[in-house]
Amino acid sequence: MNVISSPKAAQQPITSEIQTRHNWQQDEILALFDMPLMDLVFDAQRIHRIYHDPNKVQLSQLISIKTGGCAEDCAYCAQASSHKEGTGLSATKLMEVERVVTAARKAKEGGASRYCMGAGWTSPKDRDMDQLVAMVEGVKELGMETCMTLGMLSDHQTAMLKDAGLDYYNHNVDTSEEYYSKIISTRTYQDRLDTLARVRGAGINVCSGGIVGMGEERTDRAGMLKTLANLPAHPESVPINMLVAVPGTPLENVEALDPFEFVRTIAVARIMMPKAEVRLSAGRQSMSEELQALCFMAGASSIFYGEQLLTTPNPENNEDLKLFKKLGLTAV
Ligand code: SAM
Ligand code: DTB
Ligand code: SF4
Repeated sequence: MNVISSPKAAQQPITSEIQTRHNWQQDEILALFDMPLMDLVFDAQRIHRIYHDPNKVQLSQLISIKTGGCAEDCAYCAQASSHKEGTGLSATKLMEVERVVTAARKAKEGGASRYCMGAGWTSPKDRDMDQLVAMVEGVKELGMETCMTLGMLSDHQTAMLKDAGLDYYNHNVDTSEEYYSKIISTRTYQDRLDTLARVRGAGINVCSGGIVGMGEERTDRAGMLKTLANLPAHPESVPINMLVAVPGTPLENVEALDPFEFVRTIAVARIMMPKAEVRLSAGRQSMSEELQALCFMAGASSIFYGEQLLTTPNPENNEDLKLFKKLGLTAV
């Protein structure tokens, strides 16, 4: 399907054609993926401009507040204890509040507007909740947006985070429902959807996306976007991660995804979820400046900023700022 790229359509205002839809069919999504790249990126960019400033990029910075020793077996992840032998990552305790807030202050001084605190957990323990609440409160006091990603949440834990003022909760569906069991055996796709519903129900903004380049097919990338776009409300943030192939994980030797397929995934996400912040997420360390520019052209409106993701490196701030200057982009 060609959304708006016929020569005639290109002359017309497109706002009337762009609705927030929740009834995407797999064949329509695959038809978007199949479009000539120039048409697809053009359509995505036109939609992008309705809801976003094309020359602004939002900066989110990550911190790993509790690393490693995770009981889940996600095949991509350095933190799963089942691959500990291979990745050599040692587990840490939950970080002290003061250290987290100090690091957030530094991130803010560096230009980040959202601070994302991630833990290598299946779910938080109730005994950790007071410390997590204090982190949210401390980071909010700095005037930053707060995000956490802690695994599955109970109703009570969700309510505590909401009361603390948490702005976003990140919980990725990661891939299609069909491919999910090839990547993770310790939980189900439905477990992910249940936590997302809980977070949405509590009034916390939803950040949910996934990973591409895990050996999945295009149908799985389309299926992942279908799940996200057909949720009762679109996630406010959609991180699209390119797999960081961590040595010692089961996916360490997976064949790299064609970069243009990554761009297509960003563009299709933008078209399907027009208002969302689509984040060019993990994997930028191995992307050229040109590829990143193409991702912005395809509708990416946000990045993870700062020299570290959770356990793996990310471009240095000055490299990103240099690229922004070359492209005339402003960080927000
Ligand atoms: N443990 C919690 C969970 O799984 O929801 C929160 C932290 S977990 C590391 C957050 C997300 O990071 C995962 O859902 C996955 O999408 C992403 N991620 C982890 N390892 C990655 C890798 N090697 N490459 C790309 N993305 C990765
Ligand atoms: C997301 O979608 N990507 C971030 C964040 N949400 C938590 C994590 C990326 C992790 C990349 C691998 C690592 O550093 O361990
Ligand atoms: Fe644990 Fe999250 Fe890593 Fe899975 S992605 S192993 S749940 S830290």
